[in-house]
Amino acid sequence: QTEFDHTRIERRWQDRWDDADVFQVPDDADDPTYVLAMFPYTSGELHMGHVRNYAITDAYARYRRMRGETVLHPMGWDAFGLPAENAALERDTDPDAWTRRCIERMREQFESLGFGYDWDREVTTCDPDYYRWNQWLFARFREAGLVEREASAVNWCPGCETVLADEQVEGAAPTASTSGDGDGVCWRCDSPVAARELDQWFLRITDYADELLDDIDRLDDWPAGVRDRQRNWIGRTEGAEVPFPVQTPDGEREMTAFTTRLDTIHGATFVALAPDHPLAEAAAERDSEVAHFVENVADPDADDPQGVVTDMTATNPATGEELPVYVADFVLSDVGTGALMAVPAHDERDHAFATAHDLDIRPVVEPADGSEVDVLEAAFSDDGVLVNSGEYDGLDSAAARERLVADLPGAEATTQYRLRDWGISRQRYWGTPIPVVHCDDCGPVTVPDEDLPVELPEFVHTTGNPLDAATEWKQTACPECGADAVRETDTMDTFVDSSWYYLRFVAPDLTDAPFDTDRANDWLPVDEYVGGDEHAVMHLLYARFVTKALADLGLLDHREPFDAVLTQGMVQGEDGAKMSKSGDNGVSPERIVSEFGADTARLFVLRAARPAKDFAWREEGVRSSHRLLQRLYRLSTTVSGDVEGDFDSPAAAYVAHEVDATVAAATDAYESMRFERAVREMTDLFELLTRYRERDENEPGVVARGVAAVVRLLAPIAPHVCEEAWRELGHEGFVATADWPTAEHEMDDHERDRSLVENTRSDVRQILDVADIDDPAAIDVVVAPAWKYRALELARGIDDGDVVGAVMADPELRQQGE
Ligand code: ANZ
Ligand code: ZN
Repeated sequence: QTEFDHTRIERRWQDRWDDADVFQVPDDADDPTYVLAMFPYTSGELHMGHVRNYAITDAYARYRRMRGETVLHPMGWDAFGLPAENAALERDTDPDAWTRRCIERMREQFESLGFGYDWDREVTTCDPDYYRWNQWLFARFREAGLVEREASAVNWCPGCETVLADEQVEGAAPTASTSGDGDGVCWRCDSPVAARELDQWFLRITDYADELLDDIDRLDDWPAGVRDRQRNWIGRTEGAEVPFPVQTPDGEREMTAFTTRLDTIHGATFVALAPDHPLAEAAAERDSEVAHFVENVADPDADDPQGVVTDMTATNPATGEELPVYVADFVLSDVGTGALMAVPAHDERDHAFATAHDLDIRPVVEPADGSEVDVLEAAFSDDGVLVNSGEYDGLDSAAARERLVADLPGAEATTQYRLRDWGISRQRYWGTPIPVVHCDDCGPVTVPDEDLPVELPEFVHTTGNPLDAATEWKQTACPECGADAVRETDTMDTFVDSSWYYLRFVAPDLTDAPFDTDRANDWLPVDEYVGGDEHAVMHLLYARFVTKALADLGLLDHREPFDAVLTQGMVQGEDGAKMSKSGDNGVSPERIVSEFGADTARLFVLRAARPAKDFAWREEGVRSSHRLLQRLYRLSTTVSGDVEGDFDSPAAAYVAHEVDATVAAATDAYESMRFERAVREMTDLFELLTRYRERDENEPGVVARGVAAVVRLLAPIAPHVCEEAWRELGHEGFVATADWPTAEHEMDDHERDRSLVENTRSDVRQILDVADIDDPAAIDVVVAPAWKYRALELARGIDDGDVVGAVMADPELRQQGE
């Protein structure tokens, strides 16, 4: 038997593709199809999730190339980040050397899997030639007013006297937990970690909140779940800010409450302040009980909402009533104004607080459908019709909000967002140095373009912020006044690197700009972007923001980076649990490639499920994929390349029709990246061809045409063995650049149905035999489902009793027909 030796043939074809520049895109290409996989973090090891991700884009890119398109399918490395720094510390090396080794390994793994990348466009984010453009963009953003410096909390270890990343805090990091200090300890010295305020750099993504939100509606080819999560992340709420006069022992003050339900203002029975609201802090100075509450804030484990009453009252501007003022833990200082009017009858949190503190619950909105609700029992939080609200009674909630915001003195309609500005300061070594020099006289000065890149100094082994310990590197002259000054010692969040790398692939060696604007305008947006669901919110949102900001800087003419996005599902372990490198259910891609071959690995991950769905690894599934490829190869070695022949006999016509139908269905499946469906179509056809070929009176031309179709249809998924088979079929060039098959001998529907109905019983018997159907009842009706349905239509027209009878006997078909 002819077996192919996958190790030998895979290597050979990889070299041939490489020598022939099959995947290279010339710079003067006109608007190539841009297929992109999220570039990997340089951990040094590919896992099965990567294999799946990259098999998806590679199959799609190869498909589009065979359709005759020029396809840009580049690859690069997301190479900065804390793990390299930790690995370097553990192994007593430096992050640069470590990362370079990881890249070498991963590139080899990519190549061994036969992924067709234009390696001439490789991009590595830790190269000074790349990260200088992060610095350049920071400078442009700062000029444009998109950069802010503000105090913000970091995790502080008092033992090591250093800032820790969330990942370096064991337990809850104080900056990640919503209240209090968290219970986290330092990964090195086990000291309790505290929050500490430090000046940090922010990019003003909130300037784009509205556009980022509104444009989501136009991202039709993004997964609905991703779009929803982006909407929630931005979290726009329309509301109003209303001033309340406040009586304090120190005289009258004013406080502004933020509310989304101004229609409920007649039902406000108290006012609540966040513990760090200025009025709360003033009250704390007068009253030790308030002080105690403010300092200790709340016990996060307590069930009841906690708070303390103050010596102040607030005047409800709608009713003139005096309301007690509380300081309460459920009021967040960074939402709205940090002060709210509480309406227990219509807000759950207010209800819980009022119940615990015995405060009034007064209904002012009733359900519009007239149904009864008991607000003492639970808050009624829907919109409805106003009651107990004086002249506003009878209005619906929306109308009441509009009237009230106009009537109440000082009230203003406002919009609030959940989205916060993007903090990019990291107190770590392995990232892009933030290009700023701190001068005593000039303040923080941006490093001029001609002094970029600010390169990283040599790695410093230290517990603290490594750049802070790089004493020589730190000392410099102020670019403005020339005085002694110190460099900024924070580096950028690595999400900055990945927010624009897709632009760099367009001209990776450009030395005077981050990207070539003309070519980027021609080649982008990315047509198909594929990656992990874990990047559905932040990475994609940052990339969208950066694209919009670049458009406003005049550097791009489009405002969205990715036309279509696909988030692929997870590859789980054989036991259905998450497959992890550390866990014992991990499957090494290297082992699979050496044991079964890259084609098998790719075929398995692409046929196991549709790309968006999770699936569990099955070693048996891998074996069966391997067997399928072996059989296909064997078949290809035994057919003649001659595709001419007599297609007229019923069985031959049936097979020829199935070839055409498969080409059409598989093409359709490829268009929507449903590789598992495409494989199913091809496998069915392959089985049919095998059976047909075993018959005495088979028509070799029909088989040859079928095999040539299957080989091309499968080539994007299992490219090496298909190259080998393509050659066996007598072709000179690469299947990778061959024309996609078309349905050549296709009869039109009407012709086909007529020939079908006109077949004699013995013809039909032959067809059923080839189609591997031995149900005698099926003989009266031809079996391919599409045919059945058409046969029904046709039978109605020509009133053929036999066909109608058979169709009617089949409950499923009868239903379709009715
Ligand atoms: C009165 C009211 C009546 C409210 C009612 C709601 C329902 P969402 O809707 O989640 O966006 N709020 C205002 N500032 C707050 C703060 N700093 N911390 C916690 N809660 C705050 O939140 C908006 C609502 O949350 C606001 O509308 C306010 O309560 C409360 F029947 O005002 B509402
Ligand atoms: Zn200066």
